[in-house]
Amino acid sequence: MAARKDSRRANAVTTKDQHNRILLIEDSPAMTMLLRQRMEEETGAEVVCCNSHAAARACLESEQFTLALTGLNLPDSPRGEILGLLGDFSVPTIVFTAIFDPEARERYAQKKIIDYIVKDGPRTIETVIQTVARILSNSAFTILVVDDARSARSGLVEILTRQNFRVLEALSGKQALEILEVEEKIDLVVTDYHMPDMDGYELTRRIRETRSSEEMRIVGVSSSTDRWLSASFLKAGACDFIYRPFVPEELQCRIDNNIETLKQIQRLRYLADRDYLTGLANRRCFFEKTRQMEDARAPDHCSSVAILDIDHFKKINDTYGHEAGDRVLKMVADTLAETCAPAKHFTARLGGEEFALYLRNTDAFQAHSFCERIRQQIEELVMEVNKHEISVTVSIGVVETETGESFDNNLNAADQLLYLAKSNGRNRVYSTLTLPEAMVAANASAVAELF
Ligand code: GH3
Ligand code: MG
Repeated sequence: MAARKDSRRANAVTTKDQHNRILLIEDSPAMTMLLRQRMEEETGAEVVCCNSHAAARACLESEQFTLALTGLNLPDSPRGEILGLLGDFSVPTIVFTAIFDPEARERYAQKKIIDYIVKDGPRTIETVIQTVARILSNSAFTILVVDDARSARSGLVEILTRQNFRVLEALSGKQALEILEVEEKIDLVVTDYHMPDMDGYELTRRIRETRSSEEMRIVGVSSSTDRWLSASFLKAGACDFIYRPFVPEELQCRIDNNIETLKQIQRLRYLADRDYLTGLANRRCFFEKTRQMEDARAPDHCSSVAILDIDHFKKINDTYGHEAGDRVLKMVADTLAETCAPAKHFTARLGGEEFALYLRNTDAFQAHSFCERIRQQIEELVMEVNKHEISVTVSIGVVETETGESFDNNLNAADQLLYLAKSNGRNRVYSTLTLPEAMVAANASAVAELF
């Protein structure tokens, strides 16, 4: 276990999401237990259970819920009256029904429920859990609805809001582009075709000039009878197209598929950028992101870059085993992530026991003292392995980035300072501020060649 020498310990991290509360209305105790356990485990939401219409009313009167999952036949409401009660309290509802129920589908079509699931086999529980998880995760996605016709627009907004998405509205293509300029995070645009100032086709083309389908999905909608329209939209860069009139279920399925694609892309990108062992950014991601940050840096803003290497790390592996070495790497990585987070500095594992830091808005003096703080924090860490206490030290080379110099050269200069820190005894920070000291300690002419 890792702890500081002064015995302060990190607070336990709780994964339970306190914001999402699900009302589960089901009269079978076995089903209630199973669903509750699975939903809590897989969504992190708090699940409140009740087995009747009366009990549900009592819960709704005293608490707020993100969504409800309900059966239709309860002992005190045999014909789906529970949906009226949930409607009165405006709780988005998923129906879990024993038989395919045309009435449930009709209510769905009237947008009174979010989704319905028919209990038709062993995969039903999985479907319920996936549906609940999907609805909860929808709140992280923003959809922009673009339509000049008020009733068509509000119909779309209502369906999407019920699905727990964050929804924005634009009354024209021009307004949509204005919103996209200022709103950083729009994941999907649903756009009508016929609009007075700019049609949906042109809007799609304009959006695609700056945003790829990996970043943003576009779904076209039209009541046109022109069958070529969908092909034109798709060629302009839309990901999907729906002819009106459509049933809400079809729109929902198409939106869900597009959001699912975005989630998969985000997940793949996350994994591609991550160092598997420590969870920090990996080498490729560090170079990609820092180059972007350097390109975007205003000339009057400074930045610094540091390279950090664990001292005598091989000895840890040799003495305590490779697994202990891995835990030390994680401990160092956690300290770097924690210390860098408040100032939004960027840290990565370059490979082995070598880490890099990109320090935003930080000059040479600030960078030196920041790295010195990190050095001390790591020196104070203690990890217990088989009743042995392991401590490590690190050496750091840090430079303020020189404008006009390539980022690789700046990083190379930090690396040379790290090399000097190692050869002058380790467990120290070397920067241009300590250069004279380094030059005295090392061979001065060899050092001079490095800069
Ligand atoms: P110095 O103070 O000069 O940096 O010496 P050092 O022992 O830290 O450096 P050296 O390059 O000699 O050894 C680094 C070791 O790190 C060798 C390698 O087996 C080990 N290593 C590299 N990646 C991992 C890893 O993911 N996990 C573990 N446990 N060890 C690793
Ligand atoms: Mg080392």
